[in-house]
Amino acid sequence: MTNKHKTEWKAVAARVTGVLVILVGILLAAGLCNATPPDNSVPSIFDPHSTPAESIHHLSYFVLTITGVIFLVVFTLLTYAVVKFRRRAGDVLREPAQVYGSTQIELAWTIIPILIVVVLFLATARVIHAIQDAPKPATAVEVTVIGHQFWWEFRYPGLGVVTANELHIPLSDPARPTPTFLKLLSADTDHSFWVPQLAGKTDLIPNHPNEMWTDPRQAGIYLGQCAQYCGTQHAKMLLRVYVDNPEEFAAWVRAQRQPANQDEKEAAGRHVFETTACLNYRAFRTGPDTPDEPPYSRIRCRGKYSGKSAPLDREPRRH
Ligand SMILES: [Cu+2]
Repeated sequence: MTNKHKTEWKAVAARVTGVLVILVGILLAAGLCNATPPDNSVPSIFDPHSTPAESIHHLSYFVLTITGVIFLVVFTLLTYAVVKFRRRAGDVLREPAQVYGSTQIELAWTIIPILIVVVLFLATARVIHAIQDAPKPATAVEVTVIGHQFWWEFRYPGLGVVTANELHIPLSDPARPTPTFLKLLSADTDHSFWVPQLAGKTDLIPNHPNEMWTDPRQAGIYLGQCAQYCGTQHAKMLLRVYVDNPEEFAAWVRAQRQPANQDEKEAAGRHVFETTACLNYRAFRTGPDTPDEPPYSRIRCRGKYSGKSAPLDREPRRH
């Protein structure tokens, strides 16, 4: 082998090694994404905890398998062609033989992709149909979700409860399912409700109600995020979904129905908080919550004040 050939081989080997390193990196990253911690602190579609999320999870593996095989076939053929037919010293610099009108080849590269697309379409349509057309049992909990800039409002019309940013739903026992059906609305612009471990992503569009449902099988806290850029504080539209045992859920509903605490012993601290905190321009109410601002009256019942840490409206602020 001449020195020139050696140099060419080294260059090819270096490129192939580089591509392999990148591929291994991608696979490792995918593996890390897959290894979700047990406390659900990292939302992942690869760790489903409900029927719709499980269906989407299976579909994603199916699609990844097909596209992965396509990638491997194309990458292998490409690498083979690049190495085998690379330019060598002494090559005559003229165009290689051109192939025109091969009916078999043209049929193959037309029909095979069509078949692949049809298979992917049918598999996806089956999952969409199974999720969207699932019957709503009489035991279902109904929640109306309203997206606001920049917080989430949750209304439970059957339970007389309104809350914000933190959604409580019951655990669903497969023997006696108690799924939660969400009606998605928007008060201003497009938002998107996405808690990957509980269901697929669905947009909240003004004047166009959407629906989704979930039947969580494991109690705990599930994290999500508004997945549609909706303005400057979009990133603060975090979601915390508490999946409660039936007893815990009933207790939470009872607590939410109680009037907000008006204990006089807390009046002094309450006054300090109301007059110095960043949300001091709002009155803490004891009556029913109104739809134009997050329900603050039971804020201490919630784990985080995460959805709207700074107001973006026309009301004056004192600092
Ligand atoms: Cu948003």
